[in-house]
Amino acid sequence: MPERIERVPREELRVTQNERLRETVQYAYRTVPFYRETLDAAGISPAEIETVDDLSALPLTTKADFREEYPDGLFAVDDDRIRRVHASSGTTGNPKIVAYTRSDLDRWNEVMARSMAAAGIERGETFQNAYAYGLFTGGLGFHGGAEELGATVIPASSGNTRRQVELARDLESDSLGCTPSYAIYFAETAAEMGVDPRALSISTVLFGAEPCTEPMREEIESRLDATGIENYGLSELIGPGVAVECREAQSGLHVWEDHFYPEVIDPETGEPLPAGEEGELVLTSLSKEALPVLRYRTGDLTTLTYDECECGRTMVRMDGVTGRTDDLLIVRGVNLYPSQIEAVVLEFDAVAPYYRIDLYREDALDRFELTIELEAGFDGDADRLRAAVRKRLANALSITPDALELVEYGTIERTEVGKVRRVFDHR
Ligand code: DLL
Repeated sequence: MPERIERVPREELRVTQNERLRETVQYAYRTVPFYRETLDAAGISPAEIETVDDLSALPLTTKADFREEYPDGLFAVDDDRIRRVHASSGTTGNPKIVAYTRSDLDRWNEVMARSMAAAGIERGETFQNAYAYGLFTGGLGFHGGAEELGATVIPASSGNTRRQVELARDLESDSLGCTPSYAIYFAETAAEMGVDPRALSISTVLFGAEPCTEPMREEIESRLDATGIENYGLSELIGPGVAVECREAQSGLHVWEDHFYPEVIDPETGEPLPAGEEGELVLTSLSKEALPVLRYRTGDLTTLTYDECECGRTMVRMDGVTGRTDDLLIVRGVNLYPSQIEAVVLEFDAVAPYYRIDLYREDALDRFELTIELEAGFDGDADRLRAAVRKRLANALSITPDALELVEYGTIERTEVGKVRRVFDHR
């Protein structure tokens, strides 16, 4: 049974959100010079923000703001109140450093425990945590949540995969936390070791931190004979623990809106979009002490659904994030997200869940090369498969690669630590 707060009538939730929003805006204005300056520049007084309906008057906060305020310009408390920092690396520029007070850490444990419970994890179960421990928020975020929930944590961290398989087998792990790409790699390594991954006791995979298409989720579920539950979050807001799928419905991720208020905006105009329309997710923290964030542009594309969920939770659901505004590839004038390619390619049984996209510029023209891996023991007709993949890509995405290479199983480099990288834009 979900906690009461997860099931409160929406009007009641709204009262809590409004109260917390007023406090957060006043607090950020008072304690963070950056917010004081941006609100002043926009001619807005914190007192004007009375309810979440007034939010759109506030300026948006961006990744660039985090980078410019590196390392601690956005912190709202004195150093002696900070108990921990994490960082999110990103591909360019300064990392984003994020901070937590004791009460932020407690709240993080609470939302993570709530997420894990929604995923169906129970007290007393063994949770193998293969998210990286360290500056990345995944490892310690799940660790704290599992302890708070009363599960036994195996703090395996990422990498060392053969060892992980032995641990899962010998300690009979009930659930595994890791990125979707690592879940596949874990299953593959088990099989190589002669351990049947489906016979392991893992019944839930808490995946997240990377996009995961439906065919990729099916791969994870079938390779491990487990239920895959998607987790979403980002360091700037807290880490994992912002939203999670419920095990009951597995239909969208419930956003813990009593702590993180979501909006969806048109990424081009910045205007808020009505529920049900896809756009960029913007989040406002409602209870953070060390690092309050107002209207943060996540760069993640999603849709919000306020319909009732069959699990009884009243908190809004977001769709799984399959694209980021900065992942958009423009190839010969066609807009393309890597996940769209993944969704098409993985529909073919003969294709393993490994691929890479290389983009070049040749004589002022884009060149798009796609490399996909064949399933182990493939003995079909490669030319026919290649033609079929090309045809499906052309139909679904109006683009075909200039070169489509099919490579033997095991050729594409595996990612054992960190987030997988599949796009190499050499332009
Ligand atoms: O990835 C937090 C996390 C850890 C979430 C473990 C879930 C599980 P960052 O390293 O700051 O934090 O990266 C945040 O990763 O803005 C998304 O673009 C992406 N991301 C996170 N979860 C998902 C997901 C963690 N379920 C960035 N689907 C976010 C797609 C995701 N993308």
